[in-house]
Amino acid sequence: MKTDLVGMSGPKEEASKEEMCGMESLNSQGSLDSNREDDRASLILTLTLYNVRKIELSKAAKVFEMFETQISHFETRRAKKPKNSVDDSDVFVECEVHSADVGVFITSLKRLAKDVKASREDKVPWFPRKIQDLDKCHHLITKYHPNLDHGHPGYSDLEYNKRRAFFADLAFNYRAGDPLPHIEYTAQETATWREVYRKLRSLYPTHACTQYLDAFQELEKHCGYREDNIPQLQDVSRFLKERTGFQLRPAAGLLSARDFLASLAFRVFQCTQYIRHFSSPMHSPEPDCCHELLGHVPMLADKEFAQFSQDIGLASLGSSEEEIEKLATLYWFTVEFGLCKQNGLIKAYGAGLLSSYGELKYALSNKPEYKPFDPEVTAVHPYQDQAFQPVYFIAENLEDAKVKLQNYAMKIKKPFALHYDPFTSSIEVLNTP
Ligand code: HBI
Ligand code: FE
Repeated sequence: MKTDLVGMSGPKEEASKEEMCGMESLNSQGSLDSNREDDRASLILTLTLYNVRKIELSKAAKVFEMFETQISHFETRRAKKPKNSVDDSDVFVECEVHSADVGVFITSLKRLAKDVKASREDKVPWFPRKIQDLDKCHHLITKYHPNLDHGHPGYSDLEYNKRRAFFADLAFNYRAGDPLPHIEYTAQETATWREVYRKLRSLYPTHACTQYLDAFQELEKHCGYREDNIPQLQDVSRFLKERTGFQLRPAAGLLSARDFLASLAFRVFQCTQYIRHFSSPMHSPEPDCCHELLGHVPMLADKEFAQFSQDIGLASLGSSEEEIEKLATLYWFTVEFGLCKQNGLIKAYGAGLLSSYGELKYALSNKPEYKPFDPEVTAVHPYQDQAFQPVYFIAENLEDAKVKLQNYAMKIKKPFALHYDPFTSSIEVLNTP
């Protein structure tokens, strides 16, 4: 999914707290998480704001407030550049912000300023070094959030939005090591699940790869995968841990690519726990438990696929924005929409396909274009998050995809080397800059 932080662009004069920062780090009461370690980064920012007499300065100030910045210097001047209008202003700020927030903070400012320069942009972005650091990796992309996106099937359903706030709270309050929340799903939620499960299951034998089918069978046997039951994350996480060492943690919605990929480095999969709106069982604009449990989970039980996922995650740590974008695109065409060869046939292994009845059929229909998986090509190929993909990439097999990705990752330039220690679930950084 192309990352697009909403909230800052609307024409409204009054923006809510949630809108001001696209819900990054917000819980459903709308307050910022205060449970962070005080690991802070110093920044020197230059912003050019439009039309400062109006609302822009106070909007910018709100962003600084929401991210709990400590400002040591704040200065405004009329913008110098001739192309700017008389009401535009340059703002110089020296401040401190939570290290894990630097990227999202700057993105949020970019939504309201013409030009944002940050002195720290060239440096290595913050990244988690131990599994507990993932408690800080929950920045949401709210483009498809039910109470912000007019096109969302649950947009005007107050009850649904209340339920979503409950799930969001569970995820924001979760800390590494906590037991995964047990959910009593409602009859309506289970009915939605049943409809999705029944339809998709009928396609799997002919459309899914063998790795998927093997794991799916086990999940039906051991983890409560049934038409009339939404599996509990606790059971599924235990199953994955035994298979590949992967574990789940609850996520409140669509996370930023950087945060989402970082967790994969630790073999942690950020998993949404809510279900799509009942009015639209066959489609969800955002990830939900149908997508995670039916799309992602079975594949994460496969050894090669688990390594592939972790390798994308490791490659993302400390990478530049451009590189994250490429890795997210690679992830998109593989983990989400990947196809592979199997006994002379093409089968699906991507979660976006295995959780979408319509697209799973379409992807294997010979209508779309097919290209061989090649990380250099795939990483820069434009993709679609609003319609079926116009092109799918076919891997020779999962092991081949893994090796190709490892070679790609080795070429990413970083001023340090990383080593993952599975005994402590932590990252060792060699030649720290
Ligand atoms: N967040 N919760 C969640 N689930 C995903 O599957 C997901 C995500 N954020 C980003 C993402 N997937 C990818 O499409 C890439 O942007 C990494
Ligand atoms: Fe997904």
